[in-house]
Amino acid sequence: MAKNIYYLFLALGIFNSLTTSVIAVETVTISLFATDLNKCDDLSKCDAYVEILCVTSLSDGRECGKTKYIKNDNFPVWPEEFTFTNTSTEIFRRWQLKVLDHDDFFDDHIATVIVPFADFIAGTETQRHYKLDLGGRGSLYVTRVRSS
Ligand SMILES: [Ca+2]
Ligand SMILES: [Ca+2]
Repeated sequence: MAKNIYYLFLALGIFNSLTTSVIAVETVTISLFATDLNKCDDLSKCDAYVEILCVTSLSDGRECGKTKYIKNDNFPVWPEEFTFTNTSTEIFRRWQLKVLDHDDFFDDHIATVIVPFADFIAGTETQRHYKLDLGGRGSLYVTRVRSS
């Protein structure tokens, strides 16, 4: 009898830790801005945009968001907001953010950075912005607009 109760508590404890880790952050909305972009065009500033790839429990990487490009601005603040929702079947693991420079013919790759979902949530508990170094080409900031 006592043993059964012990197992029951054990099962409840495991269930509880599973659900809290999953529903701790169910939905998060982000926006993006960059600073100090450079070396995009010979005669003008960068025309940057960002492509977002999502790696989840169900996908190794699918396109899940894209900003418009902002013309001739090395400090672009993209107006778009992107919302991601964890469900019981699909858990977000990380984002791959590809920063590109729009050109008339072939867009230039500026940098690609990885943002682990858990790191982003932990990192933005105290600061709204999560900063990523673009390897000498500037910095990208991911802003936690809201979450629940
Ligand atoms: Ca260019
Ligand atoms: Ca330009």
